[in-house]
Amino acid sequence: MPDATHAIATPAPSQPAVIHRSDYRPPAWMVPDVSLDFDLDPDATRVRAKLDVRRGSAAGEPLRLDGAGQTLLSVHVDGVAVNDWTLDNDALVIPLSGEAHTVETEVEIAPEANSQLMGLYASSGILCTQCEAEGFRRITYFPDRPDVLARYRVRMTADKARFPILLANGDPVDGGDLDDGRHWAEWHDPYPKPSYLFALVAGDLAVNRGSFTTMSGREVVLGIWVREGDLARTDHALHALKLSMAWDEQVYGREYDLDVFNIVAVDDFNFGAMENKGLNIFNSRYILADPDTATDIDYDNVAGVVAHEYFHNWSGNRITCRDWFQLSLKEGFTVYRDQGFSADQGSAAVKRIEDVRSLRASQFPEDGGPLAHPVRPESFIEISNFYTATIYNKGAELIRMMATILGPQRFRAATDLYFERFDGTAATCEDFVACMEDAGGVDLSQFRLWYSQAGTPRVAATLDHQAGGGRATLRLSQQVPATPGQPEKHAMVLPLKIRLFGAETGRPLTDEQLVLLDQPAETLVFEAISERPVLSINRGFSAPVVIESDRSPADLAFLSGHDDDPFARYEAMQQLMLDTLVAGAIEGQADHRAVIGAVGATLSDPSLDPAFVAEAVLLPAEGFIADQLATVDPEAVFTAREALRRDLGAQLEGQWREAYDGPRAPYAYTPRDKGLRRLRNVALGYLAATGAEDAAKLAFTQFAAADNMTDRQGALQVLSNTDFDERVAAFDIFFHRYADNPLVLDKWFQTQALSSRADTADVVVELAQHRAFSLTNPNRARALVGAFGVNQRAFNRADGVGYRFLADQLIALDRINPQTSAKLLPPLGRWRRFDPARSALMRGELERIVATPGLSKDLFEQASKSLE
Ligand code: 0A1
Ligand code: ZN
Repeated sequence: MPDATHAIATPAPSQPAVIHRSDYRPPAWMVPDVSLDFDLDPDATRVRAKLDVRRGSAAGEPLRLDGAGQTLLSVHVDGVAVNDWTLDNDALVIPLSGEAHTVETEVEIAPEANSQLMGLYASSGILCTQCEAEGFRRITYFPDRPDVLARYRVRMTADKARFPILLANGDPVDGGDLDDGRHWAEWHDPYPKPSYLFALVAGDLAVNRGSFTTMSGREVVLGIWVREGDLARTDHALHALKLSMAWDEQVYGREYDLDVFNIVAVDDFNFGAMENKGLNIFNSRYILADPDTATDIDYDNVAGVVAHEYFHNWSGNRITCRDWFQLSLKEGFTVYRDQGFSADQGSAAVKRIEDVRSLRASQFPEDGGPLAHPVRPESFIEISNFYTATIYNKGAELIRMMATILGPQRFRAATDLYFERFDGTAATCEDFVACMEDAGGVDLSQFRLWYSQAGTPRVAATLDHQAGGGRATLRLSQQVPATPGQPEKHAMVLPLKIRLFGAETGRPLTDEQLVLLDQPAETLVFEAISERPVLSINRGFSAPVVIESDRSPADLAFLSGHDDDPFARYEAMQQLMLDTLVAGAIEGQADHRAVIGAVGATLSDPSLDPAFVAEAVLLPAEGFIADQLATVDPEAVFTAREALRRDLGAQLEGQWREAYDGPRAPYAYTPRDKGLRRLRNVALGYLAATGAEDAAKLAFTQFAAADNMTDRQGALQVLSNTDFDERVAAFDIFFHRYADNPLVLDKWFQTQALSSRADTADVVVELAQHRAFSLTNPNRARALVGAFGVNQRAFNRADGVGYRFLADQLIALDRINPQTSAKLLPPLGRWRRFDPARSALMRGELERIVATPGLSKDLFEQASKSLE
């Protein structure tokens, strides 16, 4: 414990400090080895740390160990108690004279009282850790930065009855019972790692065991650890883990490197999951799945997240980040890898569509709003705020573009080079790009702008054709919008896949071509184009940009039925729908005929995969339509979308019924069955939109008779937007059926928060008082408050009740869990996009948040930047 004789230099900053990328300095001290000894107790855990420290870069500097929130009990240097340390902004500063020393500290922490879920905390009786990005400093004093790599030995002692299972990183080496009902276990991790990858778990856990034989013939023992009652829902995750291990060997040549690989699921977790070396810790929603409680999307997400965390073993753990500005080095690449894995498990085209849909729903708004930042940011106040769609999903698009430019063979050679050159080190985004250049034989100088310039580029494309001469001219120009701190932008390298089709014959007129647009404007000429060409551009979404083309509704409808690239086909339909909806929102009405014709044609094309059809016929989300408008009128967007939905439903009723009554079989999680279920649910939604007399009955029958959660929740969702009496009954039945299952109750909250009904804001305010609602569980907070924030119509109700509700919840949540609170703020930051009345209301709430005494750095950064 610090006593009064120690200098405590902790200035009270009026504004939290800003950390700049340009301030990076190599560590003054390295820590090759560390031993940790935990005496675990939920109320008071003792942590003894023994650090072997070696002087690093700068001579003469004291040892600076980060810390936060713990009680310091003692400090020893080379075995001798010392007193000449100081505390500076929670860091423990120890003057050291030599080149190498042993530093020992003892601290006490209180896991049960830890509601922010960083460091060591308790989740339903399980003790677990979360250290990324800066949680390790809440466990013990340490240079808590990713470029300090240490070998860890961990000893844990705990009450054996309450905590029969003790897990940590690496391999178990020893353990035993003590006299007093306690027991101990020791784990060693031979691979040097940064502190953010440290993990331990203590609890009463059951295991689903598996094994995997690696490509060099080593056997790895796998374990998925959960509460006994959840064991039956872990097979899918275990299966996904084995598939991931095999996939990384086949596609990237990466083999697993320890003898055990453990995953633990906990109910309280700030993010999705965490890639701690050899001991992944997961939010239970990304592990637990069975047909009765998990939808097909949940199943896909479980597999995707299991793969993501597993892939981090190479892209993140074996090669980590030099500093947190390089976060996308591991996250962008790993998302790209998990997207590839998921694409290989089913329909690659549908996976690409889903990924682009989610990029547009989450990353495009970020790039166009007050929190826009480059994939490699220049500064931050709180690093937790930078686990964003830009770092993750746009980061993955950057890797995808490099893969496109290099082609598959050279890309694989480049990743091989990267893994070889940087194994065991803390690297930078620049290091990765240099490998792409070296092995790919390309110059990516200008491409690097993707890492430093924020904002979504816009590409204007016009195609002219001289009927007589057969020459087609494609004019392309690019523009990158200004973003906070970046008023001027340079032209970027945009890899655009392009092909021309004949408007009359429907035949391709050219091969697919990869155009690297790297000038502000360029003109491409195609000769011998004998009929009027229609432009297919950005095929496969080869660049994460917005395309503005002058293609007519008829041309878009044509492409939606004829393009040979499934993504481009989907995209043409989306653009056609979007143009129609934007016209409807602005003018109060629109011509729906082209959309109805195109959707009808897609529904009746027997050659198409039902999963693709389900995606293609879905209307763009309200938020995405709003993003196209100069000033958002949420009611106008809603009304235009409903009008089109109703019209589509009514005009194509026969086809929706046919799709709804299509082939059915008992539940199986196969790509084909998933697609059929999805299409049925989409069809049911359109039938309900028409107000068809039997729609309520159809939906309720599906809800009641379902043998799986996809059908049950799909029907509930359809009912949730209606006035049918069956809606109330279904929610009631659902609640009681799943009262004991927190993950399914999250769906109950979320489905209501996403309802398009006019009374949703009032319902949500009331639900926050429900006995099953709590802000302390991040999943529950996200299910209600997070979902409500993206419900454009309800959240933006003109009287501001939605804005006030969100601000109230964020302020309350900030005291419990600042990270989760800050994550939910962005909907308020859209104030510039709305009319003056709504803008003023939103700003008022942001100002109220910023003025709240004792606000966290996390929420302060998000709210204050949103006001700028
Ligand atoms: N690295 C993890 C994400 C993650 C980040 C921070 C966390 O702290 C609460 C937790 C998880 C991943 O990419 O999966
Ligand atoms: Zn990750």
